[in-house]
Amino acid sequence: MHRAHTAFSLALSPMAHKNFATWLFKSGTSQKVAKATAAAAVRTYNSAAAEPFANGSTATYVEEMYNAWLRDPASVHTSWDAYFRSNTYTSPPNLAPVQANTLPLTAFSLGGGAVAGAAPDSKTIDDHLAVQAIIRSYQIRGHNIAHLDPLEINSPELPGNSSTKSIYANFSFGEQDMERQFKLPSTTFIGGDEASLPLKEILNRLENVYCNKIGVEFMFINSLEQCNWIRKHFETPGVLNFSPEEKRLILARLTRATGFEAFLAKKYSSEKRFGLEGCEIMIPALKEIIDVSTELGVESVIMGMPHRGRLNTLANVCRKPLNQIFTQFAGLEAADDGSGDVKYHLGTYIERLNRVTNKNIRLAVVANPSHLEAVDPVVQGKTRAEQFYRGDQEGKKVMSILIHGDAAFCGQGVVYETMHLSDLPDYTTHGTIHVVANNQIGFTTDPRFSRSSPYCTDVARVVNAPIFHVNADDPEAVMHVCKVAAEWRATFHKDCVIDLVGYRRNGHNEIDEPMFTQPLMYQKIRKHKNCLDLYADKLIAEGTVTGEEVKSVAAKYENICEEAFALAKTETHVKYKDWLDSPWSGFFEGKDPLKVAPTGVKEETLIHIGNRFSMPPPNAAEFVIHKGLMRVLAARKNMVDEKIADWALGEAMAFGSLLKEGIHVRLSGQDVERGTFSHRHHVLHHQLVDKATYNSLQHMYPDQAPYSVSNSSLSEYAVLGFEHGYSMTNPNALVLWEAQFGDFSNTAQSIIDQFISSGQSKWVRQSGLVMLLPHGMEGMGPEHSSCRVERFLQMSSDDPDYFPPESDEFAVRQLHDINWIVANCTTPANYYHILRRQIALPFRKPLILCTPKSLLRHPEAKSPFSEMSEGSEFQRIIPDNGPAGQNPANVKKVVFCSGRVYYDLTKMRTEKQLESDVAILRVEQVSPFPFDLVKEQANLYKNAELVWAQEEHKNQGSWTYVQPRFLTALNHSRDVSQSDDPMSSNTTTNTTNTTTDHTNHVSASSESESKPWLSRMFASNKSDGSTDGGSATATADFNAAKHFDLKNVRHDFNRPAGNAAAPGARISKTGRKISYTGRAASASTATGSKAQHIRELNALLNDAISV
Ligand SMILES: Cc1ncc(C[n+]2csc(CCOP(=O)(O)OP(=O)(O)O)c2C)c(N)n1
Ligand SMILES: [Mg+2]
Repeated sequence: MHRAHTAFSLALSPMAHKNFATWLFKSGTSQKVAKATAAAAVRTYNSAAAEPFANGSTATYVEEMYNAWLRDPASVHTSWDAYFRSNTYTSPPNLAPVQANTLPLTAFSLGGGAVAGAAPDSKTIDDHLAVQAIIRSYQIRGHNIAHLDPLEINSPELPGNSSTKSIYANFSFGEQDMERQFKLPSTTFIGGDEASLPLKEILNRLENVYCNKIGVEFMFINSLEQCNWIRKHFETPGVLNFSPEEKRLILARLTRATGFEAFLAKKYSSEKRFGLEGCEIMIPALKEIIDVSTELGVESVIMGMPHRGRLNTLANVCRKPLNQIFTQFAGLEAADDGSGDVKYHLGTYIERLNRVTNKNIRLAVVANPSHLEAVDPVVQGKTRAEQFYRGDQEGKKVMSILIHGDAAFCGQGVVYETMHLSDLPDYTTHGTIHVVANNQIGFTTDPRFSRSSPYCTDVARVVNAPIFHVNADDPEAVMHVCKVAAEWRATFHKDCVIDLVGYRRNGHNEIDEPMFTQPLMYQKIRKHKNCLDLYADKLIAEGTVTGEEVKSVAAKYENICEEAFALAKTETHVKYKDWLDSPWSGFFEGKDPLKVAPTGVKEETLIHIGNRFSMPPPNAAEFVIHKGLMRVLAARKNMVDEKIADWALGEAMAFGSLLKEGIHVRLSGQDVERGTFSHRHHVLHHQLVDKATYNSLQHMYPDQAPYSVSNSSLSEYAVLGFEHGYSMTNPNALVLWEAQFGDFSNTAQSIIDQFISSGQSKWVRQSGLVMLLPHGMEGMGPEHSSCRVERFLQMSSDDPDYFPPESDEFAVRQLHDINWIVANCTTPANYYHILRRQIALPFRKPLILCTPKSLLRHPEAKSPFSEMSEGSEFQRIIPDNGPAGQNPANVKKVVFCSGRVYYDLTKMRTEKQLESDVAILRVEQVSPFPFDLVKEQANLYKNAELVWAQEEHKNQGSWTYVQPRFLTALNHSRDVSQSDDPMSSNTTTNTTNTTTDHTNHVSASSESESKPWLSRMFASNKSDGSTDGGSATATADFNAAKHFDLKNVRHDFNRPAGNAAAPGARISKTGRKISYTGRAASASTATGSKAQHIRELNALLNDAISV
């Protein structure tokens, strides 16, 4: 066990020393230990009493402060005085005045040499106080010297500290005092029913509780009640006694955990599996947590975990069929969608009977990426959502368990961000049990090089979570800790941490050599018996089981594995749907997969929502709202009367109408309740009463779905992950996360890359999450301008060279096939429609939405109700409806653009009086690219020059994404044909209908089209739209590729069958071009000073609007 720091370095002021602790020390002994012992107590007397309330951190400290206040209220800082006067503090029985200050003096006379009934002498009082200090000393820092490390690697930073005597060796007691009886304070439970114990027994019991195989860190918790609860659960005599049945159960579970890894090692010796050897006890530990939690009412457990021991968890905790797990080793093709993932990342969902508690339980392990700890907030969001949908407001039925590696737990910042969600009203999951599989190493790095904190778990201290360190080689100690953790969670609904201190028997994975980097550690490990053998020996020695029983349990499990292994061999395909962590039963069934429900609603609905949204609280006379907001509400009311909507009203219409339809809406992000730009104002605050608020969207209709809008903590990574998890749980909800400014979303990049953009293809997991990203170059400097839309577009999976077949279902098919939608809306109506379309779609896709800043108040960025009412819909491209659009043949130039620059462009066009010469078209849905509409519009303006204008720099914004797609849309001379490509079994692909518009059509039998992409890549440099079917080289390549691809190459997804858009596909150079107008490329999003920004913007507008 590495302890980077010592807890014995607490400073002791000379003053305090003088006041209190001198009598504890034998002269000339180690000051270090003495300081440690005294440190907590030092604060007791008045030196610390002057400290303000906010600085107090330990329960002990509060107790002591309370004592001081009882004696003399003026002796403590005024903040403490106010606190105690407020009666918020409940003193435990031992701190009630009668015990603290008027303790019957006779109580001290037990065996202390004083005469019964007489006043005790000062030595007796001092000795009793010393015993109390000793007890506290154990409670505070016993964990520092507990035997937590199975390998017993002494920390070089703590020479000599392994001695269990160090806590009390320097106190003023000698051998002669050991039999003396001392009264026990009520801050300890070691006495059980006994009120006093001999000193020797006190020390023995404390040793056993605090310095044995469990190290409890809890004295930093501010709540005295919680501290006492923990003391009671660890100190009460007999808590570690297990019945023979319980011991056999632990042994059986440990046998399975160990047997599973051994079986995999035997059958798949050269495969990576990130085995749990050295910490196998984690499996019985998780089972114990689940058993106890189920007993206490939990019905659903959602787990997140990294690679280590994941397969074992799926097999032995979730009881996923072993054959499904073994099939993952066989390298089989998938029978369904998705590019898939490695076996130790896949999720699962199982509903089963818990045999120990005889209750049904649902267990989910959330699929995770390699990015360690990234899954934490996702699990929390999913848990929160499940609690919400079950009406489990206190988290009694649904809970999360997060499993961590030691290096990742302290190294990854998202752990801290996630911890800080744990107690926030709209984000809490009412207590998470964190389990650290602490193998004392991270890949090849020792803890002393990977963290600056004493323990890898110290991050949990910030939220006052108790931390239970336990030696992973002591199964009974581990089970006790797990039981306490589950009870803690059920009692206080707060996080806690179990630190399972074990080791890693093999390298980082099974084909890694650990002796390269940790030779000494691994010499020890090689000689170290595994936990199962140690425990079996113990149980055999004490007569609980026989050697034969141990062998037979192991043999039985091996048989089970062998049978599953045989079954797995008969499988021909893996099915990713077997590994779904959030099945949406009933959502897809019976739906036309290409039918989108209408997004327009009745005008009267819009009017109703608008009126409610612009109304002050119903009890307006008592509910005082800010005058400025009265004006906002009045302006909203005016708009409703005129049947127009601005951005905030359009958004409210979308939310309100969905709520009416029973769709839960949840909006979360920094300052979203008001809106960063003070435009939303969903939560009205009473100006005179704290916490009195009114949210009109919660009161639109009596039977509406719930609406929640929540200001989040100042985190992007955890909060976006949380909302993504929330969105996975139920497809019938609109879940939105808003960045304060779009570029801040990059601190959540791994959630975007690893989950949102790719979750469906890796894990068949859909999500309709909306990311609202304020975007727009408005001279605000390098930050706050761009949401980096180019990055999202770069990850869009539609093929730039492929023009999908045109049909009535063009738009929905594109949405079906792509990984996410990227849009930049310029009107409130389009914003309204695209939000509603998220729910109207028969499937779910994430929506990345660039949202405006200045447009929120732009007089022209308003929409009439007619654009939102029945019959209206989302416009992927908004055509030019002015003079240019009415007379397209005369138009000289068509400017395509996206986003707010549209308004600048139209202004410039008006100034230049070019309304008839220049058409301005808005590409509102950038991805999937509206090939069909671009083609249609370009054809309309046959004689015009085509330009793309953007305010972002050339290497940013949409240009690099749209340019090749424009070429495809404008020229699309490349063929589209039916194919027998063996790669095209992917069910996300569609049969292709070529349309009459497609020129240079090549017949369906074209071999160039029927080849796998690999073959085409190597063979088809000559592919220029003509067939190369007769070429001998091509045939050879084709055969080679056929041989190669099926075993080793996953499908090229999202491309309809027969699509030849592969490397080598060509676009005819004869068609129309589109040129670029805008800023030059740049390393940052900076537009320099405001003046420079305006100059550049003018230049680009001038350039765009010129004929
Ligand atoms: C964010 C991130 N950074 C780096 C890695 C590479 N990596 C994989 S496992 C590992 C060590 C993890 O150590 P620990 O958390 O202690 O877990 P263990 O493997 O010891 O169980 C590292 C650095 C990763 N997967 N994710
Ligand atoms: Mg580790």
